[in-house]
Amino acid sequence: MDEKPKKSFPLYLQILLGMIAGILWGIYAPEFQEGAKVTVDYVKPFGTIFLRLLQMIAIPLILTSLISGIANLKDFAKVGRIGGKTILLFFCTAIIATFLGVTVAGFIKPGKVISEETRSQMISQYQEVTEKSISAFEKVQESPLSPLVEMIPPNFFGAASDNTRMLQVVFFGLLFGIALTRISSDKSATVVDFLEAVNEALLKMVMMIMAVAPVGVFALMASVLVELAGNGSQMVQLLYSLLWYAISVLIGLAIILFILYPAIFTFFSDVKYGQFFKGMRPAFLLAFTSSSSNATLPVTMERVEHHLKVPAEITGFVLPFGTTVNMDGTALYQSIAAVFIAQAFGLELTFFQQVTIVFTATLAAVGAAGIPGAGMITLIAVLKSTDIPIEGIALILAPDRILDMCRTLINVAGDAMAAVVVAGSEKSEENS
Ligand code: DAS
Repeated sequence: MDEKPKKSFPLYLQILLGMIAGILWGIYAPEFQEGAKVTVDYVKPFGTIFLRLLQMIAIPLILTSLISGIANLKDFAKVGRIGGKTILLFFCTAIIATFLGVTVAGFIKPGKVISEETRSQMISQYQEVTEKSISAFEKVQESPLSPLVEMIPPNFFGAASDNTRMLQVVFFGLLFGIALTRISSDKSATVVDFLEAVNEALLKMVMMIMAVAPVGVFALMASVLVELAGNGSQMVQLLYSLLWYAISVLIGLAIILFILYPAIFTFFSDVKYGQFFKGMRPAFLLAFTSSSSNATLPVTMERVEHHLKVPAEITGFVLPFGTTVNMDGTALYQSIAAVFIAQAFGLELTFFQQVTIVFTATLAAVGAAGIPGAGMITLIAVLKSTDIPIEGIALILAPDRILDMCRTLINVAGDAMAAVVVAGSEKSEENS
């Protein structure tokens, strides 16, 4: 009698258990002598190893997916059509996210509860980190068109060796894929077949790496919580005064995930949102624990392609592009943070300043890299554009890592949503 295939324990449940174990460890370990030190010295490295395993394959996966994906479209007009739909969807959801952020922050007014004394205490307490963030920002932001210049790699191998320059790799992959559609098909077929084989092997590697995801996620959660607890009572006091700020961001992110995206599925896709959410669970949990869209990308691609059945040529184009430029969670967070800081400094924002925040937060999110804390650096561009004191980022540093986890989940959800909606649109066009 054929043996029934053994039903393996669902991956997302394995990751969830790892996460819960990590949270419990992170809460109770500091209560034991040396608990925090043991966690940082012997647990945290396993989280770093897990992230590095995923980052190790992110760039080659992007390149092989993007180039073979575009080359397989063959039809240059189709590349333009899919690109147009993708960019339109990215822009619309980002603008809605920033407009939502300004509205939520304007309604809840989280900055009004910050006393002048608390404000100056936080600014002095986080002065060093603030200065580091501002200098990191100024290194890149030489001119308003820096993001455009930064998109083009002066050296492909230099870009491919640095996970924070993923947009430059995407730029090269886009051009190379388009170039492949313009050479003789027998020659390009050789290259595309090779890239597809490499891409398939890399997706297999994703599944091999995900076998250790519960351990990696456990170590990530445990070390993040132990390091957060390391700030002790001042963290609790700060978090209380920033409670309404954190609540505003979480409300905004929840509206995007549970209202905006389901609405887009309802009107523009025949995929049920519940089916989408179910298929993406492992990627969402990984995005939350890693705070890195880049590190999550290999899992996002595997889930969208193999579980949501999006064709490789669309997954390979939309997801790498989206991971680098489409960050709805970050866009919302930046608009709320800007309004919050203005309120904390007692500034009344004019209508024009609020409109400026909506647009600059949308553009700044494009420039944020898919790594932990990137959104806070690009927030400086938003503050500068509306004359909000940039030392105000000190006010939002305390809860930033936890909020980064949440906004990264939304960023990944937005990329996957775009791939599914664009694929559905292309499918209905081909059918008609
Ligand atoms: N952590 C970033 C990401 O990976 C988002 C952010 O910092 O805002 O998407």
